[in-house]
Amino acid sequence: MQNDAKYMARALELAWQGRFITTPNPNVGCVLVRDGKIVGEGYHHKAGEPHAEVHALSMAGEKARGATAYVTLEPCSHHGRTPPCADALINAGVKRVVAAMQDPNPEVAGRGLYRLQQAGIEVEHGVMMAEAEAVNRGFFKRMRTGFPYLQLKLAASLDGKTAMASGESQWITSIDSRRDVQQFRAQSSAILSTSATVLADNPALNVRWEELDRQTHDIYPKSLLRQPVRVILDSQNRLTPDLKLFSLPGDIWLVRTHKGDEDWPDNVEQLIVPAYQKGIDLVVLMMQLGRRQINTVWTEAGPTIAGALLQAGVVDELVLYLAPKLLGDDARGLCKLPGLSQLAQAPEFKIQHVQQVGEDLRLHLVPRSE
Ligand code: AOF
Ligand code: ZN
Repeated sequence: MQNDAKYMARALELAWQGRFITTPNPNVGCVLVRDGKIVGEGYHHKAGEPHAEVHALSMAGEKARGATAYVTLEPCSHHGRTPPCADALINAGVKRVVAAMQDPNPEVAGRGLYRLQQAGIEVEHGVMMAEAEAVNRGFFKRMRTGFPYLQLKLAASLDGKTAMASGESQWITSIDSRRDVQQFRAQSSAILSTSATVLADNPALNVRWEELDRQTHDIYPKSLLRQPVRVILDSQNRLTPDLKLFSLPGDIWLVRTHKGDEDWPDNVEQLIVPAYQKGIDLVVLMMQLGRRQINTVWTEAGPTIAGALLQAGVVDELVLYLAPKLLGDDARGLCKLPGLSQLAQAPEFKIQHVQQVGEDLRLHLVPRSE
């Protein structure tokens, strides 16, 4: 109908507001409209808490009767941590439901829409589907494939270098880019790094609420701060409990091929994954992360793991910060790709989005798949 896209756009705007906390659940927004007026709206805040539809219905009260519900994801039909939203919409007397897309969760997968239809509700789906996909890239990928959506963050000079030959590397990009990275960390289910990076830089790899921007603070109060799980590859058991990382709040999964006998604090778990070549089997690791309900992985590490992730085929997106400086031919490169000898074998990407961040550029690229 005429205004479907307008109300769905509002529902999507609401859905995005949940992006810092809903993991492992998806971001979902809902708008209830009666006689051309929004009578209720809401979004899913957190796993275990009410779904978007329930917030919108409780705001609308009696006004939900005869209304149209716009939902960015098919209403659920199952009893999870919360009861089915399809039933809540039926009981409230909603007349029409417009969903942006079906829920790929096998527990739902069309059954929510079917149940609504069976109850005599007019049902449509497919309105602003591409936009709805973008709100939940990680959740959808995990539901469809079992794997999380992996973003690989890279930072380089104009000539694609990341460090001087000496290894000196911190602060190639500007402070604006480093703050920008905080937004991405905060939206991820997990942050992936390696023992090489931890030993070289002793980083915190956490979310620092103060460094998030103002608009984020409005929808993400400090009291709700969530630390993504830090997943650290440590195939040689080189890390020790005294490093800064381990003293900060938040879970850490140390990925190893065999257990070490160090005395780790309670927030640290050793995750045993088979070896592959000289390191960890990254495909098996990703499967395990998927099983542990990790929707999105944000990777911050060096050129060796960047190359290994690309060669394992588990990278969904590169997020590349380019600083307007030159480091020269002796400096170190972005990505180690052993065995690459012909141009025809070079991994290729498609640029999806480019944005200036302070003095730097941020590029989003996806692997070309032919
Ligand atoms: C909706 N509206 O706002 C969300 C939905 O454990 P639960 O009860 O929270 O259920 C989680 C599942 O419900 C999740 O995997 C996804 O399929 C769906 N999420 N559904 O109708 C919402 N967040
Ligand atoms: Zn639901």
